[in-house]
Amino acid sequence: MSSISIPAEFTLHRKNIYNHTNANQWIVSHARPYLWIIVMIIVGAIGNAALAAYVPVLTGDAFNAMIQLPPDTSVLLPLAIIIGVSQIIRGVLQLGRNFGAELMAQYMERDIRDELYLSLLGKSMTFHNLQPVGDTMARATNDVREVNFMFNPGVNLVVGSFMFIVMLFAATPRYHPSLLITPTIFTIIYFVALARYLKTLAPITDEVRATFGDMNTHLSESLDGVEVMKGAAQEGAEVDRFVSNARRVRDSFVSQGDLEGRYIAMLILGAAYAGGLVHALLLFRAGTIDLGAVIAYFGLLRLLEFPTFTSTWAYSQISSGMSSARRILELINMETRLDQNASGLTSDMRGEVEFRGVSFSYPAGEPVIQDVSFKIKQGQTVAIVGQTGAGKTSLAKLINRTYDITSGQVLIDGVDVREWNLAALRSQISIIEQDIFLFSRSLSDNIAFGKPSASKDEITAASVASQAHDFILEFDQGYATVVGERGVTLSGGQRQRIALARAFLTDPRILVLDDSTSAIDSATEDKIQRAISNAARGRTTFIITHRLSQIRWADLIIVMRKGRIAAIGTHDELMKTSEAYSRIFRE
Ligand code: TTP
Ligand code: MG
Repeated sequence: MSSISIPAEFTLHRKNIYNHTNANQWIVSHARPYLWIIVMIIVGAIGNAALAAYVPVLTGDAFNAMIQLPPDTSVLLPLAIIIGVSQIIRGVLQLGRNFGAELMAQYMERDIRDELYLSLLGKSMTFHNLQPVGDTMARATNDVREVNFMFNPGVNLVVGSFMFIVMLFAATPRYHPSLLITPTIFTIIYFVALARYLKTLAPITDEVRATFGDMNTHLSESLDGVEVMKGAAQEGAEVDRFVSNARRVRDSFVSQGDLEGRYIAMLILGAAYAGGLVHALLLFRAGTIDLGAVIAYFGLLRLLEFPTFTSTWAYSQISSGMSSARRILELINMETRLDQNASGLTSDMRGEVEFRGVSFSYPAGEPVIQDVSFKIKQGQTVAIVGQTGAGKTSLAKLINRTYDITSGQVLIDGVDVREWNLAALRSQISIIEQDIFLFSRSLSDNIAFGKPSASKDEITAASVASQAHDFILEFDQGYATVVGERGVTLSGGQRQRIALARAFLTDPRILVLDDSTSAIDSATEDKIQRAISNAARGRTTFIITHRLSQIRWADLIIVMRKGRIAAIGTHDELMKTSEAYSRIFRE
């Protein structure tokens, strides 16, 4: 049916396909689709390492040929050609390994970014109100990037350099099996040291990522509140707070660097060279191996340089990547997602609304709505009035499940809102918020936000109905004017009419207009009044307002006081029965 083909503003369509709580499994499950790239990386790494090991082997052979009496120089040219060609092939394989790793890293980054974005859009407002934007931004940008770096250079170099160790083991027995002693001892110490290093490193990289997130949170909040900050002349204090956050980031990075610096691998590399050479010379003196073997063996030992050099930072790259993966996964799994109820009711709404003993409180807060009951017929206009903080906005947000109620029932057309398919519910209810948010896109895109397929004519018609057309044409670029660019901002009254135009386009069955601005000049007031009565025609409409002209004109008036209904009825009834209501009109 047509009305649900329009997506609700922020509803998750693709199910979270991975559903992991363990970061290792989560990463593996993301890597699995790219098995062919992993094969390419491994083949490239093996080939590259094998050909790197081939050079010292050939050098040893050349040496033996040269020290014969008389020297056999005829082998030199073919050897040189073989070395040259093999190193060209090696370059190609190395390219394959690097290319594969980069490809993998970028694919992973894209997939994780998509998943994170979708999961953020699918989360409830309760989540978004509690989670600092700066921290989310840090996770969505930097942490996702760290996962990219984990694959390239991280995994790339770890796999590549590990193959060098493997090749050393493969080539050494050719000369003498006992020569394996040095590489074996090296490898054992290398991996034991590495395991200990990674264990101490993990909490430090966690700390680095966390302090970075905190710094970002603070930065984004002070930019958001820059006007307040300047107004209160608090720049100095804010700078101090920022500096102290930045210092914490620096300190945690420095402690990571400190640990990396103390990593033992470089030391054991030196010891391995010395030990291996002594061993080879002893075998040579005993006549067990020839001089070419000594030369070749020493060349082979130098294969250990690559794993040693890369291990310091390639593994810490992986450690950082895993810290980031944990943070991203934590964000994805923060469980405040509304039940989408995909199998729920999707029929066309008529627009009857009923509250049955509804109570609601924000998480860990006092109840802001208590035991509210009322029933509204299809097409009626309802005014909700009450002092600031009475719970009017909160009440309205329960209708489309921006928040889920704590107890009681909200019914639309006699069906509990939780029984409705969330997308169907939201696409037929339009809430115009107290603070209207416009995207930094063109005015026509902003108007067509809930219905991207809308034609130009439809957009214009909606703007005419909402009284926005005239002021839009006053901009040089008209409907193409981009909000937020070159200083184009809209006044409260103008935003409201843009939002009304949005509502005209999506043609909701239920319209909620949260309009607590009362101070508007009478010409604008008149326009908005006309726009609202146009909008209210033919649909159930809630108007939260302080404007007496609108209140009087409603079919039903709900007076809220401290989260409860203080009075309910028509204007005439309430003037007679409600002291609280008639006071509003006397003031
Ligand atoms: P609102 O429902 O925002 O009150 P209101 O809309 O009647 O007020 P105004 O006329 O100023 O727009 O708030 C009711 C109570 O709920 C108030 O004590 C603040 C609290 N509250 C939260 O704790 N979290 C929220 O996200 C909101 C919107 C309100
Ligand atoms: Mg409000």
